[in-house]
Amino acid sequence: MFTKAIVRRPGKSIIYGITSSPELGKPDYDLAIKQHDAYIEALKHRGLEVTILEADENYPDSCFVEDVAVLTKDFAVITNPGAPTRKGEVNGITDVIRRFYPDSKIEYIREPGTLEGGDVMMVGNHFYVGLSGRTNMEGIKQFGDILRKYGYKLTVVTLKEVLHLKTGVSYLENGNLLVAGEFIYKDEFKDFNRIIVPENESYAANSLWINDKVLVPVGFEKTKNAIEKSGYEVITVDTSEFRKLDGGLSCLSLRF
Ligand code: CIR
Repeated sequence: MFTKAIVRRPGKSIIYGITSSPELGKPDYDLAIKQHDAYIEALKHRGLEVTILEADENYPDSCFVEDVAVLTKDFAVITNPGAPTRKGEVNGITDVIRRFYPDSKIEYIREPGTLEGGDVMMVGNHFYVGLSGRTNMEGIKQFGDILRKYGYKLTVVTLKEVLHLKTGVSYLENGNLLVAGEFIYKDEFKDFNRIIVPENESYAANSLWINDKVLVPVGFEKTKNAIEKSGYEVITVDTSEFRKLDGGLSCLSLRF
């Protein structure tokens, strides 16, 4: 169960964020703020104490706070994003993480290693990590060394089509894994109970388990129904403005 979350407010500079889908248009700042408000409310409603960080206009993608840290019950990792325009985001998170973890439990990914939290999926004390355009082998090696120190396990998953591992797969606890596209038949996931996301709803593969309920983006009925059929209550949250920058529900918070 999670008790806390950290989010960062979107800035006006969000219109300059990285995107692989320019055809979706630029995010509308006012709407992004409204959607972010509703996202925070959903987290609070799930019982989380939410730390809300101010927008950082220097970093257009900084509301996707998941990418700059990995938080567990035993330790925290400050990452080194692979996207050059996002590297500086870690400076704004380290002091915040220090409020919650002693220095001895804060680890770092360092150059030439890169790792983004969107590539890290936690299944108990076993981490699945995407080898992606953002997370390199050196970053995974450093992360693996950290995990070993704390008795955690690591499985590397190679990505071909999507930005981050969790763009296409989300662990919903209790052995249930929401999977889309290239991950549906991955050997690494064969022992999970797979809930398959239809191709035309692949964005909804980034859904978010929070304390026994699942947040699902608005507008993906088949995925919502499939999750409900697996026994979960679903809460829908509109993330249309973040989708324009390849961001989804998990990207918008750190949960711990
Ligand atoms: C980026 O390309 O870095 C941002 N526009 C989107 C980051 C999404 N984060 C995530 O999936 N964890």
